[in-house]
Amino acid sequence: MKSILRGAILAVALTGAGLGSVIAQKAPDNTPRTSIALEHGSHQLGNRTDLMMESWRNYGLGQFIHWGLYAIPGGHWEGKYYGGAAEWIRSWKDMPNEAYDKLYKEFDPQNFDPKAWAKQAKSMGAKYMIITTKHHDGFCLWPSEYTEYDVTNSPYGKDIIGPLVEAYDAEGIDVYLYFSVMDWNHPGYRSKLETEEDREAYESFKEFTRNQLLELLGLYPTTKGLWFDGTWDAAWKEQAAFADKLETEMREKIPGLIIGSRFRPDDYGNRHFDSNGDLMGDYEQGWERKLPETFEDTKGNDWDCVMTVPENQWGYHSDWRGHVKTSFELIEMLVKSVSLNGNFVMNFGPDGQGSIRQEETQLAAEIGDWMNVNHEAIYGCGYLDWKKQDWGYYTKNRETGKIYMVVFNMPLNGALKVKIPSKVSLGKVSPLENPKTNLEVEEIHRDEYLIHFENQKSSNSPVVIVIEPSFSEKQEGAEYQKAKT
Ligand code: JFZ
Repeated sequence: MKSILRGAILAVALTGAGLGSVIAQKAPDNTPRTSIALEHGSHQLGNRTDLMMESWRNYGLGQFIHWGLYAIPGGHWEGKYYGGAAEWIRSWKDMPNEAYDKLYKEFDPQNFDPKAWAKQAKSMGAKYMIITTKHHDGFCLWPSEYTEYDVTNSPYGKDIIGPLVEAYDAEGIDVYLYFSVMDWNHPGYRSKLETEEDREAYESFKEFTRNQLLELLGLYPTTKGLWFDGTWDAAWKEQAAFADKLETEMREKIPGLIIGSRFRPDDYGNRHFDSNGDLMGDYEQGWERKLPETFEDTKGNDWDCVMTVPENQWGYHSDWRGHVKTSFELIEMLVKSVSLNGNFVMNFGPDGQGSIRQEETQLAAEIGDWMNVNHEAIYGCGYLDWKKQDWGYYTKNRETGKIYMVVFNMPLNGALKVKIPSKVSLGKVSPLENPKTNLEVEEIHRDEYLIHFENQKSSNSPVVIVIEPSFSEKQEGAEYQKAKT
């Protein structure tokens, strides 16, 4: 028995994969799986139910801001165009590291206006904001005691994060701090630990990381959570015990703090989901520039989707090529996220002077106009287990139980065909824009209705219909049914 087990472990080791990762990949969420004893796996099964997490769940819409030294070259170096994500330009062979590492001497964003940013986010309808305190390049937008590579040594010379936190707090928008563990500037950083020297250097880096994180939480105590990144390297994947302890320390510093699944690895180096397939952290952080298709894809976990406006640019790139999204597309992604119990976070990449680009300003205004009328279908809303149909998405308010149909494909004559589950009667049906109006509902087949929506103004703005259903048994033989009000 023992030798069979040893043989199995050996076979796993020979394929180059750790035991944990093999089992995690083979354990689909709801099938029985072998439970592996983990010291640093998931600490909780199921979603958090405390008030802070409930607020997070009810945000619906958020704003991401990627801002740092990369905004200065903006995707170009010496006249050459960089096709990758602008915030990665330092890793481009055509840009010498030394050139990048001197950019902080030019960081002097004279147009930076935190109050204006916060006002814009507010009028777009964002309920939370995530700001890059430090991206992979290692440059800190706050005055850090633990490095010289920060704003205080730039010509700008002052804190960026503090005024931002203050401005967003004042608008009632919760602030989350993005922090890249990977740091291209710190001398102790390693992607792999191969030698004793690597291990020693990495110890200093770990201490530095811990210091910076506790520093941030101390400086900005209204922070609601941390959004981690740059945790995929082999060296970090060995740090289960360190990361677990640090996560506990951070949670002690700000009770209720929200941390996603992109921070710590488990004992076997698995990330996001531990070797038993359980989520590590408060929400799933893997929906990056993509959305789940079905509720099953989310495994019932809390999650957020972070989305770029162009294809893959987070930091400012002066030349957006390829597909650039419309507000219609972004609103559809927002509604789809909410309909699957997630939050949608739209990214902004201000330029080197601190100006928000025209495209983002236009999109924020268009989304804001829509949210102004329709936010009731977003805030506090989530998944409803009714079959999705081609017209759009259902969302449901978690408190009131009101159901919203967000219609992206409204028929030209306004006769919207809707199928609802048996045993549900459509109660009052009205346009969100005009709640006093009752829409005419015509039953055309069993469980199938036409909602007659007459006021269709244009076909390019998603329309919301509110349903207050009753869940009583339907009368047998009722073939034709008017709205019951
Ligand atoms: C990371 C960064 O490298 C990028 O610059 C940006 O900050 C983004 C928000 O995060 O990029 C990733 C990280 C994870 C995945 C893809 C891109 N992922 O899990 O698919």
